Formats: sequence, structure tokens, C-alpha cells
Amino acid sequence: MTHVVVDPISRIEGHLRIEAEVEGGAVKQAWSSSTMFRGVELILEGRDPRDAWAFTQRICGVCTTVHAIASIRAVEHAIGATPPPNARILRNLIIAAQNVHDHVIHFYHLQALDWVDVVSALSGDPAKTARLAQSISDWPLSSAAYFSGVRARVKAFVERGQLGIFANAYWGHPAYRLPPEANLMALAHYLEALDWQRRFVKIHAVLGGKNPHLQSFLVGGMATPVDPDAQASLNMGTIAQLRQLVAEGVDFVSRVYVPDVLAIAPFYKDWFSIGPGVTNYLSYGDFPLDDSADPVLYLPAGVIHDNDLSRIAPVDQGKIDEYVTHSWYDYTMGDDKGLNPYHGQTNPHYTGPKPPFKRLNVEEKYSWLKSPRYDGAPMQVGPLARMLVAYGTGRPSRARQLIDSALKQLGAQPAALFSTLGRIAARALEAQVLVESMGMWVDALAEQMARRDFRIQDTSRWDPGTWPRECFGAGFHEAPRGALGHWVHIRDGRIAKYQCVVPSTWNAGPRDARGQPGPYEASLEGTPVAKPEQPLEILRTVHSFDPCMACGVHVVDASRRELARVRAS
Ligand code: NFE
Ligand code: MG
Repeated sequence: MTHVVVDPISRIEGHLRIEAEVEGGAVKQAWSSSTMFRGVELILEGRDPRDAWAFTQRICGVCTTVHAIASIRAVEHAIGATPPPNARILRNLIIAAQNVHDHVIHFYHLQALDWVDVVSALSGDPAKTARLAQSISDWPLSSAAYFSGVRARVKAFVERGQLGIFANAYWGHPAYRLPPEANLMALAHYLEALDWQRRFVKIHAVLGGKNPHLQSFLVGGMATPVDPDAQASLNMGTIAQLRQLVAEGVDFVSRVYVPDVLAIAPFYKDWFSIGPGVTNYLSYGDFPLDDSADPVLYLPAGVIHDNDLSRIAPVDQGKIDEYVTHSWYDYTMGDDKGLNPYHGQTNPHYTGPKPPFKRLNVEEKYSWLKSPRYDGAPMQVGPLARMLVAYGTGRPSRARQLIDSALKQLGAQPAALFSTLGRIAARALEAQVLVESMGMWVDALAEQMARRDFRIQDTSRWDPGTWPRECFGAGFHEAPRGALGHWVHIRDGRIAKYQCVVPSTWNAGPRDARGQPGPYEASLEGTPVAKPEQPLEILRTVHSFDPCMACGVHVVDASRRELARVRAS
């Protein structure tokens, strides 16, 4: 038995430590620990709920819009504000842009190098690479001269010993299987994606003034005037600009990102059965298509139990509880109880070993993440959960169509989706579904302007004097990494209590009171590890969830920070 510690796992946001027991070339048991504490829920107490979005948005700079969205929805629910259609449409555009941008960056810059060997790419033949690229897509940057230029650029970095963004990887590891030409093509797209993301995110600058941390959110609506006749507002020029940026997004996702995933996957088909883990999935659904109290959602809500896509249950938020049995928090009623977020508590109490330490005490508490459970069960959340709910319900039909066509191309069954590679493929296909949907909302915004409906905020509840003395609200959102909820309790116009239950908390949380592992922990069980001192395969499965600890724990303890350590003992 080898005890492997990966701490911190890099190419993620924040600090994540994985400990695993490896026996017979595979992980037997694993533990996921966030080694970072943040106190945003506590910072909010006593503040004006109309300001909460600006604070919660700072939980994370990666999924930079998501906590603002969940926060304004929670406060609107509590005080009874109803955003007008323009606000709904603008929010849908912002959310979709966030998801698409985040997914592309995750694939190329945070995950691809687990599968793509940069050093091998340097021996890729540019002419063969051009043939490969042209066989999978009609993307124009595909000539031998182009790939030769990319190879020369990266070679110059490597020869000067300046691997920079490519440093500290396991180049040459036996688990890398792509031929040099596929590595070279993917490397070229890694560099193109850096440039593409900078352009695509202008959608956020146009609609929110800046990225990260857009400035245009508002309880009851948005702070952006819509008026085709005014210069300093969203007008027909904005519509034209949005159409152009969305078209570039569709182009890159459908001609580069998705084809790359489908070209790389066949070399790693065994990863369609590695890393299944927790068999339950949860999606709150998102992208309201109308302005009723219970709107149709473009991506539907649903709960999947035991991988059964034929029976998708509605979401009952009353069934959500958080446990701290293995987390560095105390509950006043005892640490074996689960608490619904309306009654949640954030009482931090670190009881772990004094750093630097070799091992966590996993029999006791070992993470700053809580363990959210739905009806007592762990749930996977994220693009795969959303695409499975879409597949099972048949909505939107485009999701089902893209999934079926990808499975056909790969010669795989839907069950292949319950895996490490399934999470990666679902993220890519979701990016395509969402970037394509953005045109529909740009059209909707143009129609609103044409019918001269410029309403942007429900001001009827802006004055706290119109609120009940005490009220409660919950705001739900599908962030790039999955189901996100904020719960707020308002008393006398101020926040009495605020709780966030975040996607990476669902996925990366530790064992619960019953000892059930969280999704990262469960999915690592059985993951092969060829060289325990270079646990590349552990990175593959953990990265497939797109971890974000900043979100998951929602003030970094500087004394506990380490730069890099990977150790097998
Ligand atoms: Ni910081 Fe986040 C997303 C949220 S965490 S990345 O997406 O909420 O899981
Ligand atoms: Mg929380």
C-alpha cells in the first residue's frame, strides 16, 4: 500500500489536497481536503441585502458572475422583487458567456495537459499535423507552415529552459498516449484558446463593464439601460457587437474545442469506464425562458439516482443538508447532524494537525469544505449532471442531438458518460449547446428594443420599508461547475444569516456522518496509478470536475500555504 499525497493540486483555483491509498496499481481509497478557509458567509451578516451580490461575487474570480447571480436571485426571492424581461435576457447572456468561457479555459488551460504531452508535441511532424487537423475540422489555422511555426515557438521556450506555463508536469509519463502530431495540434489550440478567451469575454465587458467581477447587477433587475436611441446604453450597436462575439464563440467551440475532445477521446477510451464515482446527479436548471414565477428553464432541473436516466425527479430544496462531521466546523446541535442551509451554521474550528504535516487525520475532521447531501445522498453536480438531465428529459433537444452524435462518433453507449472522460465530453458539448443558445437571447433583446420595452428593474421593492420585517429567500443557479445555491435570512432590512452551498462543495466535500465519500473521493476509487510518485491519473479524474476551492470554501491562512509538493511514501 502506497500513501500518495498531492498537495496542492495545481491548475485549479485555490488549495486542494488529495490523499490516496494506492494498492495493486490503482487507488483503493481517497480523501479530498480543501486546505483553505474563507469567511464570506460571515462577512455578510448585518449588511444591506442589496449589497450582498457585490461581496459574494468576490468569492471567486474564475466563475466570476455566478455568486452575484445566485445572490440577487436569493434576495429577490426573499423580498418579492420580479426582474423584467430585459434583465432576464441580459442575465441569460451573461451566464451563458460565463459557462462557455470557463469551459474552454478549463479544457485547454487547466485540464488538457493531463492528456497532451507538450514535450512529445515538439517531435510532431507539421505536415502530418496539418493532415490530422484538416481531417477533423475545417478550422482555417491548419497548414503545415502554421504548425511548424507553433512548434518553433514552443521549442524556443523549452531550449531556453523557460517552460513557464508548461513547467512542473509529468512529461513522458507512460499514461500519455497521443501521437506527437495530435499533441502538436492540441498545443496549437492551447495557445489559440488563450487568445480566443480574451476576445470572447468582451461580452462581459459590454454587458457588465469589466471582467472579472461585472458591475451591472442589481436586485430587481440590471443596472444597464436598454435604449436603441441612446449612446450610453445597450443599443443596436451593442446588438451588432454581441452578434459578432457570439459568432466567434460558436466558431471556436464547434470547430476547435468539440472536435479536439472527440479526436483525443479515442486514444483514451478506457477513461470512459474510469472514475464513475457517485451515481447520483443534481441540477437546479437555469436560463429562464419566461417571466412567470415558475419559468420554463432552457436547461431543466432534475435529480438522477443510481445513473437511471429514465426517471428524473424534480428538485426539492428542502432535501438539501450540509454535514460537518469531517469538516473543520462545529454545529451547536452536534456534528453528526445535517442542516438545511436556511438553518445553516458557519462556526470554523480547525482541529487538524499542526503544519507542516505528513498526513491528515481522515478518521476525524480533514477539510474546510462541508459535505452537502440531497436526501442524505452525495450528488455529482456540473456539466455532466446538466447534460444527463437534458439527455433524460430530451430538453433542450440540441443537447440530446449533440450527445447522440458524439457517442456515435466515438462508438460509445450513454453509460460511457458516467466517467472521467464523460465529464470532460459533457463540458464540451454543453459549451456548444450554450454558445449556440446565445443568439436566441441576443435576438430576444433586439425584439425588446423593437417593441420599445426598455424596463430594466422592478423598483417596487427597492425600499426596505416595503419588505416584511423578517423574510427568507433562496437563489439557485447553474454555475460552470454545477448547482449553486444561496440562502438569505433578512431581518429589519439587514442580513441575519447567509449561506452558500457551492458546486465544488458538492463535488469536493469530504465524507459525511454516514461515512459516504464525496464525488471526488468516490470517483478516485479504482483510478489506475502507473507511477505513484507521478500520480498523473489522479489529476485526470480530479481535474475532470474542474475544481475550485475558492468557491468551495467560500482569508487564506498564510501560515499554512505551501508552494508545491507531490509525495509518495
Ligand atoms: Ni470558483 Fe464556482 C463555479 C461556483 S465552484 S468556480 O462554477 O459557485 O464550484
Ligand atoms: Mg457554505
